[in-house]
Amino acid sequence: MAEDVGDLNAWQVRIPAAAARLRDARRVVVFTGAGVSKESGLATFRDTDGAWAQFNPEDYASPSGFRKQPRVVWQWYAHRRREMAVARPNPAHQAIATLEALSAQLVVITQNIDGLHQAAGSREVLELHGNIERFKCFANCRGAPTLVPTPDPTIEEPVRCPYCGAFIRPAVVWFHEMLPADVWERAAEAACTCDVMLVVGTSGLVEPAASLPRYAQQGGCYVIEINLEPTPLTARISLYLAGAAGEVLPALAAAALS
Ligand code: BV8
Repeated sequence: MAEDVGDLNAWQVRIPAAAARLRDARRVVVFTGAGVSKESGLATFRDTDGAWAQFNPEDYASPSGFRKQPRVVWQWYAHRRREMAVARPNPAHQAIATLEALSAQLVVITQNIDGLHQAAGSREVLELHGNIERFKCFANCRGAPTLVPTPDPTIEEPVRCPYCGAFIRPAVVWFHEMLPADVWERAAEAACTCDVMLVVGTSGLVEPAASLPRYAQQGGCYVIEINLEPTPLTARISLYLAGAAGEVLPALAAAALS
């Protein structure tokens, strides 16, 4: 249970405790969702101005949604690719990258597909749901996955596979699709064995990713959540820092590395 959740906005007074945990840790996991990229100008999914506030995600981020309306789904991803292409890492991504200077082994596990952790300099990043710049044949005609050249993001009509003629699609994990087994195994192992997990900018609603903080907590890990508002995870974590990732993380990294 989070220590005195008390005044949800007093994240500053909790920084020393969080920083001390990071300094003493041998293995650190930083688990992120769309909220970590919000200050890079990228929409989240469930915030009122988020991508999914307007429609049902399973109509877009799913194989059945793509089969039903390939052009609409293709254009949604083309739109997001154009936005991600101009997005830059924000102070949250940058602070997470500086945490690699800690003596601990550190891995970033992200649900995001925007590549901003890598762009900020994080070297070990597990992309649970893939990356928007990788494309594959929808039929996986040459085995799963059949990767194909990435089309220009200005193309508004679904592109066909050069091998079999089926549509190609972003090589991201849609609803009702399995996460890449190797990535998931490494993420679950890291979550079960870490000493400190930072959970940053996720609503904790999408499984199985949302189970990672629970695995950490069950493994005796000190779980610190950084979010603008409480989530279903908050009751389970050790310390809740209520604030914007782009403000909290630079302060936390500075305190942990001082
Ligand atoms: C699967 C695609 C097996 C790429 C995405 C139990 C176990 C297993 C599966 C399920 C289960 N229960 C239900 C399921 C099915 C389903 C699921 O979880 N459904 C939910 C909706 C109930 N899961 C699946 O289908 C998964 N696959 O289970 O495989 C299987 C196989 C076959 C048949 C059955 C099972 C696959 C899930 C992956 C879906 N693909 N993305 C893309 O287009 O991006 S999910 C997508 O949504 C993201 O990748 C991400 O994971 C999720 C969005 O979540 P968040 O990142 O948390 O974003 P959100 O907007 O929700 O929240 C933002 C947060 O940030 C908020 O809390 C906000 O307060 C905060 N915030 C905002 N600004 C800031 C901030 N915080 C700090 N600072 C700020 N500035």
